Amino acid sequence: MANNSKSLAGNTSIKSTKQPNKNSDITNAKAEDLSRNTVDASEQWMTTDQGVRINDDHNSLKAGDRGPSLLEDFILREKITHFDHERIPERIVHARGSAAHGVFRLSESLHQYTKAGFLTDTKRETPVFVRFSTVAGSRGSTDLARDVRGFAVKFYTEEGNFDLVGNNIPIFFIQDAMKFPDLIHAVKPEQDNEMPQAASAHDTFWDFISLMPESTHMIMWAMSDRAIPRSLRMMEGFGIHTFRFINDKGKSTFVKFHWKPLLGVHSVAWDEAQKISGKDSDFHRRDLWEAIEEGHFPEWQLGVQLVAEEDEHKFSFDLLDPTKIIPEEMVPVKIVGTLTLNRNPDNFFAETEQVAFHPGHIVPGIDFTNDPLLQGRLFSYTDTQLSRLGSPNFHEIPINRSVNTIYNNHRDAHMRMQIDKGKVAYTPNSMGGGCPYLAKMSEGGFTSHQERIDSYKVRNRSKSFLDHFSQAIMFYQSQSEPEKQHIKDAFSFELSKCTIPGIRQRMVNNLTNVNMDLAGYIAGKLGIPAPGTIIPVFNGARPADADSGDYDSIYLDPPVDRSEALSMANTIKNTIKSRCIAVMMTDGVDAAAFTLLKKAITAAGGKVKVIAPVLGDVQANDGTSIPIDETLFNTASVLHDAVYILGGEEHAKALVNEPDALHFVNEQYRHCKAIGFHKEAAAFLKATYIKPGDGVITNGKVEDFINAVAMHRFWDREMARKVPA
Ligand code: HDE
Repeated sequence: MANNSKSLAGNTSIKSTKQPNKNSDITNAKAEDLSRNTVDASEQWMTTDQGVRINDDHNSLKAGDRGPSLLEDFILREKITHFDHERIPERIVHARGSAAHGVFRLSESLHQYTKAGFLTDTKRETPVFVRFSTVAGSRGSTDLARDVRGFAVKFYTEEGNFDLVGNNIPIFFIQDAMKFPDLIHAVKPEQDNEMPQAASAHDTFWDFISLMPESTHMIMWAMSDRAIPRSLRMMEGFGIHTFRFINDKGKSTFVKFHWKPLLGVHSVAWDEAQKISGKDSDFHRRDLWEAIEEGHFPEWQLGVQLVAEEDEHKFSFDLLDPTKIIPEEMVPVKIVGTLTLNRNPDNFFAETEQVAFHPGHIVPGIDFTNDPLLQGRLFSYTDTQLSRLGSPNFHEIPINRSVNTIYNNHRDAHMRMQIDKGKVAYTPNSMGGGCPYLAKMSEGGFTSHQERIDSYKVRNRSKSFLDHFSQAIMFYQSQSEPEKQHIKDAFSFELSKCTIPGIRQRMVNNLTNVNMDLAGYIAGKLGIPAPGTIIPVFNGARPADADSGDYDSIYLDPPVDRSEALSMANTIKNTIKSRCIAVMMTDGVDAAAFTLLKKAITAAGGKVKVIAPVLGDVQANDGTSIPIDETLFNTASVLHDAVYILGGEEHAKALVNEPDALHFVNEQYRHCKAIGFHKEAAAFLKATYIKPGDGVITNGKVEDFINAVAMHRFWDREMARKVPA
């Protein structure tokens, strides 16, 4: 039979209107490198993995039409075999992630502190690949889990890859890598029944946390709204550990890395997060993808906090302790460049799943400190890639490979791609002319920072790590009233899911060390008496044979009483760029008002989603048709940042008879979002629980509505009045 598959495809093909990767024409060194491995099947023949054109991809080879299948069918065997092996182990933590390509541009040279080229040459644009993730859930879990978010950046620099493998919270639960498997076993679904998925609200997590006072600062952040971001584009990133910069004279300066989002730091409400998990468990992934496709490129400023080596001991906390921040009031964040994400991956598995980050991927000009959490991580990340990606050649996977050609004496192993010529795979050699050459420091060779170490070998926790509460207190004191309420509610929710009264009590006791009002409130919600005094806590990480008291928590004053940077109330609130605004309508809607509204929102960078009871078009009051984007039965209020109810009296009255429309706006009100009413929509307003004021715009002025959307949320509303929705 003649091979006709290409012409058949031509007859029946419908090109998707959703073109993946609208921005695929963006080029840089890494994009060009990836293009060597990128293929596009458009207008091409289907082939086997050996390159043979395939004539029939629908039927296996059989002995007769109804006969048995034949083993000789190499096309069937190849297809099924490949399919059988499609899955690789998911990451042990951070399994669920979403990623994008982009570029880092340096605005201010840091040559005084570091010799790293991408941080000193302001003319360079460094390609990056960034993966965001949740920590606890499996690959298919929901985006809106209460969890820390990973924020891992791979810089493809001219001097090799630098990975800044951070999180959206500036500290961590534990001080020593030794406790990481315990922490993760405690937070992951429980080992007997694999429940609950992607949630910390269960016995084993709170058992562990309540015995580990060093986690107190981090648990305050995890119970805050930072753990339920509105968007991956609206969260900060932190390198957490103190690293070192090394300049061209070999001088070291301590550094902490910060990413500050240009859209501000915003979250959703906890009730909303839980509902989003049901309505669209890909909410963050979709938001990131769509924003990039629409040209709303997410951006962050890179900031650094620099501490001279001689100032290492001038703080009340230890710079090596990853449960501590350096308050910005003590060391300001210096902004030095911008990260822009401008291209979605072409293939989720090849790029987002196979990317392998490692805090040990550093370049000359950057070095480690002795933070014991960082030191443990330096072992873990290569080790985990060996079981996840299956070979020490994972650096050859296109998304992982450096833009520099790799020359060394590593050879062989599974899936080796590089073909190393010649006979020689050792150094020193004369047969290969001494190649590959070793580079002196002046030639860009990496040398580790020389640090004098003169000490005993001990299995120990430094006494400078034993203050577990001062920064937790500082964090809580820095929150606005609604933020404090959200923290109280989050603890109450999570601990109420813990079934063991003793663990609940222990956690409440621990929290008396942070704030008595906080501990008392939670106790009330858990139905236990509020503790009357601060209850000192046993330190779970104390070695069994330690002298009494040697490892107990010590109590210091917070380094600053309040730090503005810790409260999301002080974030950027001047833009509606990429915010999703629902416009609810039925037949008879005021067409002119809609046109004005849409124009104003679009001009401000927001996007309008027209919602109606059914799909198709709405007939407006001037006889025109308005196409519908979503319906009251296929979407939900929690998937939108704000809602506007248009005029056209008939239309407003018709909406009153749509219970889903009423629920939609009441729920927007409950979640403290901006709501706009055209003057003619008064009948609809009356039918809701909504009270004007505080982000509810009833004067019909589009400008006022847009300003309200930019505020993101009106959290005070929730404290004043709760509505059923
Ligand atoms: Fe990780 N972590 N981690 N981690 N981590 C991994 O590596 C580990 C820690 C972070 O998008 C794993 O490739 C140990 C802190 C991110 O691919 C693994 C310790 C911070 C990602 C691992 C920590 C992170 C990971 C699992 C305590 C913030 C996702 C898959 C000593 C600074 C990267 C992988 C991606 C992933 C180990 C603690 C961030 C097992 C042992 C602190 C963003 O190697």
